[in-house]
Amino acid sequence: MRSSLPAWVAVGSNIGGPVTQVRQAMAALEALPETRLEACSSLYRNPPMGPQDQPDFVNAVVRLRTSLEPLALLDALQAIERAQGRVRHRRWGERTLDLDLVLYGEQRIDHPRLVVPHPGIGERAFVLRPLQEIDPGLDVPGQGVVDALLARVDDAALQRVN
Ligand code: A4P
Ligand code: MG
Repeated sequence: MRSSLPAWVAVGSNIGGPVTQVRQAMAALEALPETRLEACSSLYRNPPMGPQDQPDFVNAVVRLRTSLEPLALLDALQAIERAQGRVRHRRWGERTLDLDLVLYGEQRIDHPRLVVPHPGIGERAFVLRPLQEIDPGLDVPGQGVVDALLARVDDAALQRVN
């Protein structure tokens, strides 16, 4: 592999069999070119952020090691979303699969198609808790260490899926 960096991807689903969708996405991430799947968090069921008239989400975070450049990785994530029947309904609404590139090495990226670290990370227990499970001491550029960020949000509604 060319020089590679760690990248963290948040996985979310709330329709179409969310647990199966998340596991299938993990398998698809493992199959990406120039990429290894290094770690997967547990799956966590939790209530929707945003419109409340939609099913609970299942969320997880994975750590990849990849030599794909950030935008190439985003393209690959969006191809996986489409392959799993992603249809865009409404902002913060229901989806079969959402893959967000939350962190890419220690890079800060501000591009029309890609903002890294993902802007929502600091407020989202459904990202911070699974991230803490796999990388508790990780520094989120510009925001702080994952452990400390998680301590500031309410994660009581997250239920680990067996
Ligand atoms: N984009 C920019 N930065 C990134 C990034 N770091 N990773 C752009 C991925 N994409 C990024 O995304 C819209 C555009 O964002 C992409 O084309 C890409 O170029 P989208 O996934 O089509 O839009 P969206 O997901 O509907 O909107 P948004 O605002 O990104 O929603 P979020 O933040 O993804 O939130 N509740 C729970 N409990 N769990 C969830 O996972 N998810 C959402 C969606 C709402 N409520 C939730 C959850
Ligand atoms: Mg998204």
